[in-house]
Amino acid sequence: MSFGTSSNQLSSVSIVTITLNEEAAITKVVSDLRKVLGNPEIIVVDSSTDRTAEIAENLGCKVIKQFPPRGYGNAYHEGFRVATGDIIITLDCDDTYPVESISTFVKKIQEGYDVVSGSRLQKRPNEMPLANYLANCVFAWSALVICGVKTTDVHTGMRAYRRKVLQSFPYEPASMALAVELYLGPARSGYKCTEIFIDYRERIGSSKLQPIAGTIGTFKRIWKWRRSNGSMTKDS
Ligand SMILES: Nc1nc2c(ncn2[C@@H]2O[C@H](COP(=O)(O)OP(=O)(O)OP(=O)(O)O)[C@@H](O)[C@H]2O)c(=O)[nH]1
Ligand SMILES: [Mg+2]
Repeated sequence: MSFGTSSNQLSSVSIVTITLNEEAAITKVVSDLRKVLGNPEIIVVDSSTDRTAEIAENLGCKVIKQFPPRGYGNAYHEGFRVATGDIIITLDCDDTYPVESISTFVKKIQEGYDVVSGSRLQKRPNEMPLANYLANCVFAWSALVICGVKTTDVHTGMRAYRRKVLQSFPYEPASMALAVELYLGPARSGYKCTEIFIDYRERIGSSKLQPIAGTIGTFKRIWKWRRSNGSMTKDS
């Protein structure tokens, strides 16, 4: 799809979403995207055993099958490889994220940001369990203290990335904590990163969150991008 106001050629947008048995949510998420954006490129990296892939294909999405499931990070990595847009929007496919805010993300990229992160945590969302909220607050605080990166939500599933960041930044895909790395890493490496606050809704379907593995992965990524490790530059 095109956002014609771009002065710097960032005119095309790809949506990348990943699915592990999201047949209850996929129709609504894709329909909402079409209502708001028209006919964007929608990439679905699917690792489901249910009908998610079939439904997505019928809705006109480009479906990449990744089976058996290879985890959150590998799934997004595959989507990034396939997406053709200059701006890549990630969106977890559980209907928790506000697709109507995508134009704000795109405008921020067009203003010159490399990464725009949608924080769910301006205040505690009613739909987020208390334990998850507290864990997210601790992760964000740790990112500030250990990495010197100011953020309120390292684990959001809704971001916009300038394509060149995903092509050139050397992230490690194989992790549930990919979102952590894809904010702290670019921020510590001199890319222009910012956060906007977004609404967060109740999930459709069942959660695939693995709290213990996710917490360990998150702290590993925060430690990887610690201040005392020196800062990397975009060109190094
Ligand atoms: N392709 C693929 N998708 C996955 C995999 N694991 C999780 N997902 C998808 O990743 C997205 C995020 O998973 P969620 O279950 O929503 O995890 P979460 O947002 O941390 O947890 P909740 O707050 O409970 O929603 C969803 O769209 C899942 O279907 C996987 O191994 N492969
Ligand atoms: Mg979710």
